[in-house]
Amino acid sequence: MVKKILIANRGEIAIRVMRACREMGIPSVAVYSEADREALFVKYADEAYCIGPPPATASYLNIPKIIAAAKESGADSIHPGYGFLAENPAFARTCEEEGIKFIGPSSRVLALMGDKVAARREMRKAGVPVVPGTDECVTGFEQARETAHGIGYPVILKPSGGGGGIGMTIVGNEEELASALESTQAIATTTFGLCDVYIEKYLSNPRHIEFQLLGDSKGNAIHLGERECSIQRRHQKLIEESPSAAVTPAMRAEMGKVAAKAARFVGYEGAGTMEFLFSGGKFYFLEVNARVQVEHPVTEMVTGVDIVKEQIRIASGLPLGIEQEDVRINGCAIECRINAEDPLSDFAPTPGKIKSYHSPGGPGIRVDSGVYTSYTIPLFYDPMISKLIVWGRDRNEAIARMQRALYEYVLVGIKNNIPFHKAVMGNPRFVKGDLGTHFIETETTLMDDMKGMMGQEKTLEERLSPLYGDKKRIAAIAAIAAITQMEHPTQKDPA
Ligand code: MV4
Repeated sequence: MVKKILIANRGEIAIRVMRACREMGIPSVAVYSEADREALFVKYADEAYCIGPPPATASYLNIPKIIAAAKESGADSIHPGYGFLAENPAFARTCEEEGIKFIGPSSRVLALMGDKVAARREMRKAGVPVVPGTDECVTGFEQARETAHGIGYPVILKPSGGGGGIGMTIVGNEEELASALESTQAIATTTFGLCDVYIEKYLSNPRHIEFQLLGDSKGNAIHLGERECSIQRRHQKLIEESPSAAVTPAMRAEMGKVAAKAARFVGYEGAGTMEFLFSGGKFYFLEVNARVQVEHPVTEMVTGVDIVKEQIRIASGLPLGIEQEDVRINGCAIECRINAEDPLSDFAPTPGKIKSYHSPGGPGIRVDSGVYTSYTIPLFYDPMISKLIVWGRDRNEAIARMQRALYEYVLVGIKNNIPFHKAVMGNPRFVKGDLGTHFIETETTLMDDMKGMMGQEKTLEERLSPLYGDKKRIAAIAAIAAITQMEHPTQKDPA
């Protein structure tokens, strides 16, 4: 087993990895930026090293500083979490060269999966159904014109070095192609340093469904079923669930088998996700995410498999702790990402001080978070405050439980998207499981439902405030009263 793990990340995922370390008896090392001195993950770690100023490029992306901290601490392995350096082949290669075990796929596999066109080709070779499109990058307009004509409009242009939606352009007809090609190539160059662009058939309002994979160093690979991540906004997922309401056991078994076979085909080591668009009852491969994902807990809740512990076992050269035949999908799990963002101001980030914080509990609730009362969320990083995950025996129980958990959640001091999640959980189309990647734009009543609920809570707060003298406590008391729907405590003192 690896002996000491440095976590090259911050926030809730750093704590998530350290929790696995603690259960496995492995010491953990945090690295942190000057903006994260007061962060919970720094306090949680067994040791912590400051690696530089707040901007990520100077700290969480600073490879020499991170390697130096690993050497100084005696860590023999690095867990990269998600984002930052998690899928960076150069970082994985540096670790390999320095004799530090990178907890993730090899630099070769990271490079292959990071090149989205190469990944498409490779997956097609492995027998995975891919979105109709090009097997090579398009360079000139003529080539793009012929290719798009062959595929049939609408098409979508994507930067090959990208992924996750950045720079993608939908092209409805040939007249739009020239300017779309120009802008996608420009974004590809500035964002990814690579002008390569590829073309796919554009699928309208598909569901986003992804399979969780685990591959070990012995050549075994299994799948842990799928997650549905269709509720997203500007390529940011907001709600994820497992299993998907659209996937039958037979489809799961078949697609999972194809995905696991493809993982073996490329020599995939570690946890990873194969993303698909699901449209007209069919799966189309999009890309591989070669890391543990934000939404991994919903899979953990329905399978009972600790994905981070499996990552650590795999990196230690041990075989997978579970065989495919033993994987069971039990019940349903849903995750809401709780973000510091104002749903009434186009979801603009709202970093700042958390005045009062109380997370929900009770049956079937999991909260992965890196915050506490009086903590100030820094403005340098992503605005996720916590992940609220619930489990239920079926989807309806999970939804009811999520509504109950959102009702219990106290988060005072910063605007956040809890009202948005409350609105979605009460939305008839969501409850039916009628999802698609354009859900938020097409459910036009969603924002009004949310405003209505926020208005009710606000009125309650205003009516409460004169009742309390201590101004600092008003917001906290009002929020608690608002979520419990009480104007004043109903208990009476005994006479
Ligand atoms: C697509 C697509 C339709 N057809 N690919 C967006 C995130 C990334 N993971 C893949 N994405 C998409 N890829 C094909 N062939 C639709 C999306 C997509 C999307 C694209 C552009 C603008 C907004 C979008 C919102 C959801 C999904």
